[in-house]
Amino acid sequence: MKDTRLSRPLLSLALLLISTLACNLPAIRPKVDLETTQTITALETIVAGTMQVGGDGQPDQPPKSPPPDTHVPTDTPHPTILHEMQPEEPVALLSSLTDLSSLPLADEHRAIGDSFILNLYERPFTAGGMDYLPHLDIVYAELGLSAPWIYVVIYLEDAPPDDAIATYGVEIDLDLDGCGDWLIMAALPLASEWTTDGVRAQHDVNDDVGGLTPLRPDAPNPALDGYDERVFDHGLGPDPDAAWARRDPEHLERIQLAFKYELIDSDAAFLWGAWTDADVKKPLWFDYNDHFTIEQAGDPAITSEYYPLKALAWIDNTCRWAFGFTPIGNEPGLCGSTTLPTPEPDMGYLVCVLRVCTCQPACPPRAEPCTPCELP
Ligand SMILES: [Ca+2]
Ligand SMILES: [Ca+2]
Ligand SMILES: [Ca+2]
Ligand SMILES: [Ca+2]
Repeated sequence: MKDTRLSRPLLSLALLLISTLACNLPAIRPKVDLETTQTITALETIVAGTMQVGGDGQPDQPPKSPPPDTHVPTDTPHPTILHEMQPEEPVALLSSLTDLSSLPLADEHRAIGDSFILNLYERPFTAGGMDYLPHLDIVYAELGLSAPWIYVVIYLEDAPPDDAIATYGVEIDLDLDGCGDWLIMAALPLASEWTTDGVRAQHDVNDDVGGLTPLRPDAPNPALDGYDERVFDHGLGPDPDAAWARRDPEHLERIQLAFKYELIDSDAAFLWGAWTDADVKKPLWFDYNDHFTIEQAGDPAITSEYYPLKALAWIDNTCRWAFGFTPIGNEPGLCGSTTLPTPEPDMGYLVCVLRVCTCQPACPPRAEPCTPCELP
């Protein structure tokens, strides 16, 4: 047992080094298998199920949009775009992932499952007041290919209000190195018809998203430029039909995106995750945990010394899941991946819900890194 405990930090360090080097090395691709669907572990479901809704279960009505600032997109006039083709009904959504809902803890103005150090955010709240924003809270997302389109559907806890200002989108890591390569985001308002208005596709040309250590915090470095190339902007770009978005006409709490498969070079296997972002909206600052320190960003965990949320609020994202291959489990940012070895029979991981901590046999994916403990 002693040897295994000692090996954990060494293994974590090794994985960190591999992850760091990975941005500059050719990716090793697992075997291709298009049948990829993911469901978060049963333990996380149990943990989520144990959460209780406080008070009357109805959060106070927060503002629908962040305070006016320079980040809010403006309606700049642009030329009429002539389209040749547009997406249809999203189909073949074979890759899917789940994300925590913050609704059960909304009345307590706090969240669990947020991990600044993993670039995994659960922050659908206002800064300071921690008022819950259900239209920014991702609970599920799915992605699929129906050539020529890649479709993405983001399920929210509630439909965006008509006056909300928010963006919704997908981040794609083509070479499975943890550094995102594409960020495709769509801004409200979105009608129930497909539009390219408000849709942007951004590419990281010089491969510096994530800085020295992808997904993990690095010291802020002004030389990094994140997603530095805007390939598609409101219908402007080499292909005016490259990226679209709409609200699901049947389900207003679902945002649908569609973009040309060839936009991402028809890559056969990649990792993807979903985003909502209603305030920061700075692709040049990705990963956000490289741009902000946790002191600046704040923390939605009420027990954290950095609570409440500050500069990094009005935001949610998901872990990543595979398209086009079966993940082996150690892909960076993967849902359910763990940086810890399987515990010994009498060892488990500390899981805390509503400030009550118990020793469980497994570390919930959204709780990583978990503290080892002795099972009762
Ligand atoms: Ca969420
Ligand atoms: Ca990458
Ligand atoms: Ca980083
Ligand atoms: Ca860059």
